[in-house]
Amino acid sequence: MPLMENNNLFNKWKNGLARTRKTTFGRIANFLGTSEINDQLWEDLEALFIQADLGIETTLDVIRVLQERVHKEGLTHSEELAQAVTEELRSRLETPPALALSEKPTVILIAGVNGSGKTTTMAKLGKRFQEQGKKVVFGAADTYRAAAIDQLQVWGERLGIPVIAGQPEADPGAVTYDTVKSAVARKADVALIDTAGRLHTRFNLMEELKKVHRVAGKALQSAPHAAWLVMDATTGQNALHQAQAFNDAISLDGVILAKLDSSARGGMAFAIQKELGLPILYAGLGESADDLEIFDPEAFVAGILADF
Ligand SMILES: Nc1nc2c(ncn2[C@@H]2O[C@H](COP(=O)(O)OP(=O)(O)O)[C@@H](O)[C@H]2O)c(=O)[nH]1
Ligand SMILES: [Mg+2]
Repeated sequence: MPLMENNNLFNKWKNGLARTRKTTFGRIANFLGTSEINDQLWEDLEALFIQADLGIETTLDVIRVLQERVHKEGLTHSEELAQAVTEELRSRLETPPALALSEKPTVILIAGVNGSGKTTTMAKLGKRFQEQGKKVVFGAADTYRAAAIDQLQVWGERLGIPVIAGQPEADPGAVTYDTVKSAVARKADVALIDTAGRLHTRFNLMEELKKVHRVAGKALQSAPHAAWLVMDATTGQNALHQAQAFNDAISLDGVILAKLDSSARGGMAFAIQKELGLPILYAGLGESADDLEIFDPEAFVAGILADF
């Protein structure tokens, strides 16, 4: 990739992570630059990681590894810790597996709670796949809110992607079935299915998602080929419990971390990997259809610590 394009991409990550950096991680530089490695420093680091939404478990683990390293390598000045912090954080993020889209159509369920960014992320993914020369179909299986169907239809028109939708309150399973059948008939490469995420009727929601999952398999034996969870990066640690419930219901293949640009809680990326054991596939860095990037651990860590 030409350097200029790389720089643009890096700047996009850096800008997208500005809130997370300014609120928490960026402050590491202040106290690492000035003090000895002592108990106070460890306490400050621990407090900062917790505030940064790494979660207690991940925080204690990171601190333990850093302390071991200081001991083993005989580091005495906190400046020497900066490199170790960068490396330790980087090592905790997985590079997402390359997406094959080898089935035709590859059927992907997009799940997540209301407002997390599912429909917007579908549009971003649709655009990205189209740009790779793929034929995309959208399924509007979030049938509880008429506005949700309209929103997907608006994106579909804008991007030239057909939207398979039923009436409001239609059975999400039926819409899923029609979407998969239609994707097969149209010889589409990818079918992206938007699903409902009402939190207040959580049990029903999970049962319904399981049904959507099963019905996709009735329409096409190998489907769905993936289930991705869109997580709102502004909700921090709370979102992890919700994610676990989705994972229990439909066995997720990965997470898309939306709204990183409006979040100060980007540190939750570390907790997602440790506590859910799921790769982060993409990051949402803005509201437009172009604001989705393949998750890049190097760019992410560089972006949260850019002031180092
Ligand atoms: N800043 C920002 N806003 C986003 C991003 N993704 C989604 N949104 C906004 O979040 C709100 C909810 O998104 P929507 O796709 O409707 O969520 P859904 O209910 O899960 O389908 C909308 O106002 C989106 O524009 C993102 O990556 N960055
Ligand atoms: Mg929606």
